[in-house]
Amino acid sequence: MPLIQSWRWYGPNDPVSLQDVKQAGATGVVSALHHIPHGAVWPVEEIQERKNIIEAAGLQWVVVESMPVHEAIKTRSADCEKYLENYRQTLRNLAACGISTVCYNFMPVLDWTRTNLAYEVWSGAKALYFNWADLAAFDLFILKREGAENDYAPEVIAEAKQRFNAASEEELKQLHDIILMGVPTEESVTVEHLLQSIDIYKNIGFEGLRRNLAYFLESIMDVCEETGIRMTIHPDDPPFPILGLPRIASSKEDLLYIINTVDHPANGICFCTGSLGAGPHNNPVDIIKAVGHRVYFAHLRNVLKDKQGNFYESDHLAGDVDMYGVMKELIAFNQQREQPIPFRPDHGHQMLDDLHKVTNPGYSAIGRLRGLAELRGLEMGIEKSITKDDGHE
Ligand code: DNO
Repeated sequence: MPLIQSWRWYGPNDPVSLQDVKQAGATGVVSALHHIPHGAVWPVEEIQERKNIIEAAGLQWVVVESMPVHEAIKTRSADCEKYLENYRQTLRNLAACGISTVCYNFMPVLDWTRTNLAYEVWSGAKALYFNWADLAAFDLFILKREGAENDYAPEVIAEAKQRFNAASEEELKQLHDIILMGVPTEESVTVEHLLQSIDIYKNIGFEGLRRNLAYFLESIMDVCEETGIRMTIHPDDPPFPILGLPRIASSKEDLLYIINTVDHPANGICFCTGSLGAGPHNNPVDIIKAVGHRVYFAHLRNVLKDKQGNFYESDHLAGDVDMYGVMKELIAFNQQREQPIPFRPDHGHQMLDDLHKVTNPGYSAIGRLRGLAELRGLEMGIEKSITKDDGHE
């Protein structure tokens, strides 16, 4: 049984059409109702409508990514119970439409963070990039977070100063927008909002955020059990604290802690090789060996780090992540499953014709098409060599 080769589709407004998805060779679609504000219940009719669109194209909606967890739940503030009830209801509604895998994250305020969305690699293609000095420039001189200077090495601060002083107004605005940008079509946060949130999370801290995640999971496990829904937490991206915010899904230890604290089969993981691979402390092959029994969804992409810990998103099979090693483990876990594990090529370079188009950062068609082609070839090669059905001993 092969993995389900999938593709993230942002919905009818995505510049990449479902026909493109089919031509890329995917059969599964990963989608979400991004137009519904965070925390509101997703109505059955709207879920069904999205499902019908996907199925009318001959594809299958295999994962909801993401069903955002409202900040009130992450911070366990006054409205937490109301939003938990909404989340539970959305899970029931999704199940009523036959959807059984949900991806979410528990990163405070911001989803994934990069400092440059158009970093040119040697071929002229553009990649997403994270640079510490740029982050520090934002943190120290745009956000002006109290105590930020204690979080960076002196060399990084010196470089950040230099970059800030040399940058034009427009470049600074771009850096500001990129860091605060959320998922396309969902709202971005403002500097004021971010500063307030940083204060709130300062009081919650690492342990508090872990407790809040456990509380969230405990509050929905009965619905998961009743409906057959499996939750998959997306690792922190990047997998280390930034801007003074705590991070609790950044390493093997974190992921093991999460699945063991709420020890239920529905408490699963979205195994994102690129997010985990950006951490010098992480070896994705080692991590999947430890948590693979709870992996129900995978994001496959690669990263290349430098000595300072800056990284860019490299070609899917070339980078710090041993993609062959990860794929081998993923296939082995998949062989023990009744339901195949979906994976998607996570991000791709903006390349070829897409360089002349407006695309969602990381989600242009051609780079992902290339990624999927390489990954499915890798999968087939490994599958065939394991099952020895190629006629050779
Ligand atoms: C970025 C994505 C993330 C992911 C969420 C899941 O490209 O991998 O935005 O969808 O973190 O909740």
